[in-house]
Amino acid sequence: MKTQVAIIGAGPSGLLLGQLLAKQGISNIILERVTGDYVLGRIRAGILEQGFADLVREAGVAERMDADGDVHDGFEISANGERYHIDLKGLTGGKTVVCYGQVEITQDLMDAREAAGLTTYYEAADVQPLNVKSDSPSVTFTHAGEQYELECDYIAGCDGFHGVSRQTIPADKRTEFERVYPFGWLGLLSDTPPCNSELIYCKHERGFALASMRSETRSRYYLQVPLTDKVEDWSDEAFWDELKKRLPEDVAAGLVTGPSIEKSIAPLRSFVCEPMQYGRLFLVGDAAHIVPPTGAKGLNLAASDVATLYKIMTRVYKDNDPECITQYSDIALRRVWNGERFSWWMSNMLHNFGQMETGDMDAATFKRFMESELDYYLNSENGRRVIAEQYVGLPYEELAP
Ligand code: RFL
Ligand code: PHB
Repeated sequence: MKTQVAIIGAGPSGLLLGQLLAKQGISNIILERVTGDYVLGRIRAGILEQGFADLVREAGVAERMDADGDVHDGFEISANGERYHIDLKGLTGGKTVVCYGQVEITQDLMDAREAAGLTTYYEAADVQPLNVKSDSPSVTFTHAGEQYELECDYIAGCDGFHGVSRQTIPADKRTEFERVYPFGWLGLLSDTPPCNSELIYCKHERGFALASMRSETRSRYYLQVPLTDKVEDWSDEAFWDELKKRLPEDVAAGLVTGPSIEKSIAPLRSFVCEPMQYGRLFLVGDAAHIVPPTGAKGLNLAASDVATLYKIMTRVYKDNDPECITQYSDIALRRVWNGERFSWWMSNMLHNFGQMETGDMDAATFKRFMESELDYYLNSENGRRVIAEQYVGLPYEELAP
C-alpha cells in the first residue's frame, strides 16, 4: 500500500490535514486506533478562533459550522461575584470566535472524507512509524487481523498526547517541557438553555468554574475539582449545587438544571515536545503539546500546526521544494509557546491553588500576586485588550520564501 502522506490519528488534526491535502491533490491515508463513534464520543473543545474557522472554510467543510456555529463577540470573567466583560470585537478591531463543538467539526470532517472517497482505517492496531530518517518511511499496522505496511513520503503524527508518534523520536533527540496542575476539570453536558449568552470564566474561593455552551438548548459547564475526585463522586445534583455557588449570584438565580448527558474529569497539564519534526515525521496538535483548557487554545493550536504543515506539504509537492520541511518546527513552536504561556497565565489567575505547591513561593503569596494580577488586567482597558488579543488568536505565520 502506498500514499504520499500517512496520517496517524483521526482526531480534528488528522482529519483537517487530510481534507486540506486532498484538496491540493496530495494523497493521504489515515490510520486511527479506535472507531469513528468512539472519536465522536469525546466531548472536548467548543471555541474556535477565526483562523481555525477560515481553515475549515478553505477545506470546504464549513457549511454546517457557518449555519449552526454561534459567533461570540465577547466573553465574561467573574471574580468573586463581580462580572467583567471582555469585548473581543471592540478590543481587537473586529475579531471574534465561533462557538461550535469539536464533536460537530469532527463529524463534518468525517462526512466530507467519506463523501470524497478518501481512505481511513479505523480500529488500526499496533500502528508503528518506521525509517522516518530515511527517504522511504512507512507505517506498519494491523487491521481486522491482517498486517499491512503503508509506504509513504511523509508521516503526520496527529495521534494525540498518548499516541505512538512522539515516542518514535529517540529520547535523546527530543526535549519535553511540562507542568502538571494539582487539580482537574469536571465537565457536564446537558440539554438545558445556557445560563448566559456569552461564556463566563468564574474565579471563586471555592474553585474555578466555567459556563459554556454548544447551542441555544445545550450547555457545557466545568468545575475545578481535586485530582483525587472521581466522576462517580459527583451526582448531577451535587454538580449543579456547587456550580450555583461559584457563578455570579444573578446568573445562578436563572440557571436551568437538568440531567447530564455526559460527565467526565480532565487533568490539567502544560506540555511541549521540541522539536516537532524528526526526519520525515511531523508531530501535529496534542501529539506535540497540551495546554490547560482555561484559554480555549488546545484545538486552536492543533489547527495552526495543521495550517503550517499544509503550506509546507503544498510547497513540497507543487513547487518541488523538499527543503522547506525544516521550517515546520520553528514556525509551529513559536505559536505553540505563546498559547502555552497564555493558557498557563489564565489558569494561574483563575484557579484556586489552595495550599498546593506553587513553585518557589508560599501559597498565600502566590494567591495575592494572582489576585492583584487579575484585578489589574480586568480593570484596565489595555489589560482587557491583552486578554482579548490572545483569546481570538494571533495570526498564523507564513513560510519563509
Ligand atoms: P486528539 O483529539 O487527541 O486525536 C488524536 C487521535 O489519535 C488517535 N490515536 C491513535 N491512532 C492510531 N494509532 C495510535 N497509536 C493512536 N493513539 C492515538 C486517537 O484515538 C485520537 O482519535 O488530538 P488532536 O487531533 O491533535 O486534537 C486536539 C484536541 O482534541 C484538543 O487540543 C482539544 O480538545 C483541547 N480542548 C480545547 N481546545 C480548544 O481549542 N478550545 C477549547 O475550548 C477546548 N476545550 C479541550 C477543551 C480539551 C478538553 N479535554 C478533555 C482534554 C476542554 C476539555 C475538557
Ligand atoms: C467548552 O465549551 O468546552 C470550553 C470552552 C472554553 C474553554 C474550555 C472549554 O476555555
